Amino acid sequence: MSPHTKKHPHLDRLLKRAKPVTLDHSSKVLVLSDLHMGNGGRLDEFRQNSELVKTMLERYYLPGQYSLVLNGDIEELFKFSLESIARQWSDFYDLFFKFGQNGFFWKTYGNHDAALLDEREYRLASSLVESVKFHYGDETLLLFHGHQAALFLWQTCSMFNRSVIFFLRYFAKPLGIRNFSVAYNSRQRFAIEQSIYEFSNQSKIVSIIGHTHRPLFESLSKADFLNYRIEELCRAYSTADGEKRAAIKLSIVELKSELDGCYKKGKVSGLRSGIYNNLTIPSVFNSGCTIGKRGITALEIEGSTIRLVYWYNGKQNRKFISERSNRPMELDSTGFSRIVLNEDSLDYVFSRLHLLT
Ligand SMILES: [Mn+2]
Repeated sequence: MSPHTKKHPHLDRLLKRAKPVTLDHSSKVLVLSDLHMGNGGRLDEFRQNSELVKTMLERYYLPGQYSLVLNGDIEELFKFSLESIARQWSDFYDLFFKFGQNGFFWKTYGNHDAALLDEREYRLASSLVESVKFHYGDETLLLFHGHQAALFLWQTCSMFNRSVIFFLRYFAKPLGIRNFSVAYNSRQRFAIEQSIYEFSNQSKIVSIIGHTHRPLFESLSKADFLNYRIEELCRAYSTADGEKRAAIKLSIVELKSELDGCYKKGKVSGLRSGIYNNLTIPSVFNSGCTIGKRGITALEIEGSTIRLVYWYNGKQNRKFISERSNRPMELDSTGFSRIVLNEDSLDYVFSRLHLLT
């Protein structure tokens, strides 16, 4: 099939209908997804990072003049009633709304919170949309949860939605089944990423998604990025002088052990696709999720820069190694730290997108 054939009519529709927002060189936006807020009990996956999320929103992003996009699966309605979630986390609803004063606050719905559309008394209803598109000069970044790409799965899901929700709420919960918010195996996850990748390249836009819980930066997973970084360092090694060489060698050893870890966890699958001659187009970003055991990932846009960041509790964690050898920064003396995992200029991202597609 020619790369120009429109293969994703539902994603084209989503792009057309998306809520438009214009960014300029002073815009600051935080994108978070997959909070999976519950009722505060043992099976609430948001609970363990709630203090971290609250602190970083209240003390870093809100005073830092950031706008906010919550990119789907914020409430875990498969397991809990909206009333129980709203009762437990009402402080967060107030906090989210405050970001409107910095510019805007939008909330897209995902598969776990699509039922919000039927709720009459949902407090954040005025911010709820299916997708948002950022106009950045002549370029477009489309923000949506990502489950829409699994059209077949999604239709099946909608058909049985009521019984699935019934099962999860009344059986999975008392039985103590945890962690079914990551309902995809790596092959299905890859299929979702792949179709959003194709759609983005055809439309020459950048997509920002959540849903798979796997952070992506410029269409690269952590393992892909480590591979590239190691290649770069090997190249630099050959022309470096003695002292520099020792440092490069040490970095390579550290990055290789990080990469081994990725392979052991079975995280490896890339978006390099045959139709684009195996060059990676930087058209898909994924904010990851906020229910990680050690911390949370998020995307930031600050003027012409896009970043993947990681927030974690510095008191509980091993020393964190960033692939970019950036240093973590502690937020006041809260014990919570932020580290930039990756960053690039949006102008570079779009130049590459246009040159390679
Ligand atoms: Mn989801």
